[in-house]
Amino acid sequence: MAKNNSNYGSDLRKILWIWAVISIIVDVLFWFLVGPHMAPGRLTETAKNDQMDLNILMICALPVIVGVWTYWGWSLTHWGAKQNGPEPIGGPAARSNLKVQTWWIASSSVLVLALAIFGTLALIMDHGSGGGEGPNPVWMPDGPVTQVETAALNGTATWSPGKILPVQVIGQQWKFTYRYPTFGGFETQQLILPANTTIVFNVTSLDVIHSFWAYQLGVKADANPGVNDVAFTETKGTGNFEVRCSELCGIWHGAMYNSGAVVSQSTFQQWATSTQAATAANTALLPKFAWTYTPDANGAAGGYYPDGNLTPYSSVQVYGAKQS
Ligand SMILES: [Cu+2]
Repeated sequence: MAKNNSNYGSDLRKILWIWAVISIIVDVLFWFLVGPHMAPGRLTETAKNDQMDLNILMICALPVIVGVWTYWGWSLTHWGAKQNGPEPIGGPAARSNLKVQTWWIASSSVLVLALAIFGTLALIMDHGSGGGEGPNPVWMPDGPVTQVETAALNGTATWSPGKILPVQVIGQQWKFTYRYPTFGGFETQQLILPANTTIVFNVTSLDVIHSFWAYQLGVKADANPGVNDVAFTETKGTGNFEVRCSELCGIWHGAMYNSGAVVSQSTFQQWATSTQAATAANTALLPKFAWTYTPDANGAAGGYYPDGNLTPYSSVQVYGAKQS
């Protein structure tokens, strides 16, 4: 049986010092060398906040890893049996050791509770942190969000540089469509956004549950049929981003992705105006802009919304449509 190590206390103090020094070095190196490159980047305010949150988590996690490795390294080099050496000596048992237990429970509780408080505050202060907040967001960014949304619904909203831009995201098996109510309500497969602009995403679905995950924008919002899920972000510089469906939604879920770009405000305005003109004939066939749409049975014929059986959709009665 192993003897008790009388040097255990001084060994622990040495381990503690090694741990503290290495932890500080690793944290500082991480913060300056890795931190600025952490996912999901810095394309929007919400992405930057996500990056900051991940960096803070790493700053907390690295000393834990270093602590485990330091203890492991010390025990390998100092407490192991050696060939022809004396019998290995063990330290006092951790089990029922009040000091060890108290420190362990206290430090892990402080760490976990502090992170829970930090996470909750980040949700409040960052207006939902780019997550879908449902139809009635509790926290909204500065600016006339409600007026913009009402004007979008009435078809009277216009956009000019500096104003809030509402964009509707419509998920369906298996693609995303984007609708711009401030530009006549045209639809497109391309998500183009202006730089340095507050964006209000209104996310919905025509069929099953999808999830709009614009990775580099730091935005992720569920797309539920019949629900207007609102998510905010504020674009910063220009750049490209990817959009993926993040909710298993059927056989081609894995193929449900596309890409988008944040461009300068003037480039965006040119793109939106020209796309509005180019798609005018299609837009005329679309239902009026609404927060949600009920799909009908005529999807195969080209119409995918309730249309009251008006031409040019179909003369066939469909479920979900009003009887005339
Ligand atoms: Cu999907």
